[in-house]
Amino acid sequence: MTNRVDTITVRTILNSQGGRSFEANLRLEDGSIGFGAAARAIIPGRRERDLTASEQLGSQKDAPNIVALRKYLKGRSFDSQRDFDALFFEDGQFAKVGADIALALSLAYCRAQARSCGCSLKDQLVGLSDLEPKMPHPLVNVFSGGEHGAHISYQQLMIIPQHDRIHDDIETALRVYGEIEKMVTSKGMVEGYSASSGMLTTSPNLRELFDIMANTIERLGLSDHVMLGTDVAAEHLEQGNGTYKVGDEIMTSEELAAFHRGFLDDYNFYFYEDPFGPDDAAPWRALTEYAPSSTIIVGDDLFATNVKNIDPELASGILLKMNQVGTVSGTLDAAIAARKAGMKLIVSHRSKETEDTAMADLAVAVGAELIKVGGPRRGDRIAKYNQLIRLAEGDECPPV
Ligand code: 2PG
Ligand code: MG
Repeated sequence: MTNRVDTITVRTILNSQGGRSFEANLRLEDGSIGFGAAARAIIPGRRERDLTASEQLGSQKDAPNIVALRKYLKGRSFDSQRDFDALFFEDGQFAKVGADIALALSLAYCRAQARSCGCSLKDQLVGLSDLEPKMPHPLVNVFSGGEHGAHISYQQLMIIPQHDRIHDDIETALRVYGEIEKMVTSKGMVEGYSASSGMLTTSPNLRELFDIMANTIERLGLSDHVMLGTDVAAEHLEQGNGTYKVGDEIMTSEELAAFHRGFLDDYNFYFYEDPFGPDDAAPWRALTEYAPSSTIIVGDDLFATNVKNIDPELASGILLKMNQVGTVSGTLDAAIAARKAGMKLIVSHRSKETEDTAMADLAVAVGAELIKVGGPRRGDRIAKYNQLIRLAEGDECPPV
């Protein structure tokens, strides 16, 4: 990679919640252009890379740091994606753009390099990670709660179709979601849809909703093909002193662990995310040991896509969210280290998405077992499903 950078542009765009997100364009001297946009969270986890600097730059297209960066980059070449990404986290003046702008630029550079080499983003990412690519199965959000909704404490209750082809996974997802939607709507239980396209219901009862999901899967004769998943997002349930608020109950870690074990015993879970806060190591370890081999205990806020946090004794899977760590190489480093440690990989959207579908390319490139995209009732989530369909069919670019 010796192609020199010509120019960059950074702007704010609207995200799926009508707030601001960052988008960047980067042009190389050979004319190849790449773009990238950074998704965000409604409430970021506390281990995520600092976003403040991006926030402070706000919508100023010509903020001093961006102008300085543009000047610095003009005519400069980099040996690798890693060298480019290192720019943002050095101690010098360019360290100050924050994770969101860094990621938008990192993705823009990656796409521009791909275009320059005549390859797709997915293939560029395969080359950078050297992992075995494959199509993931989707984690499809059905019910939302926690910070994303109301009434139930867990953030997401999901279904996971597991057929041989992504097309069949998506068909099954639409069928199961549609059946559940019809049923809960007819009972007057639906109050709306969450940021990640999960239904917001009147029920405060997790078990009632898991039962609805499990019973619908069984009624449709899909028990051999569809499992359950959930994101507890326990960091957002913490009350201090090692306690958690679930529904109206304040639980200790031990009580919460027993609560989780009850669900693991009674339902067919493939995916169980963030059951405890990131600093509550002992119960993480115990639940990972307890879970059957068919269930992945997954760290999201626990690992924050950062290689420094990865510990396979705490969890058997890692959620990969590019903006948690702020660069393409940081994300790939986490994927490579987790894979080396024998962990499962799950690439995830954020609650405030953009139309950038790079996460689908990433999931295929690193051979993630699963991709968490949200439900099928919002365009920003549908865009990712559509990119998976394109990738499965070998057409790797969205129509422009
Ligand atoms: C999560 C994500 C997406 P957020 O917790 O896994 O579902 O939510 O982007 O709000 O962190
Ligand atoms: Mg999560």
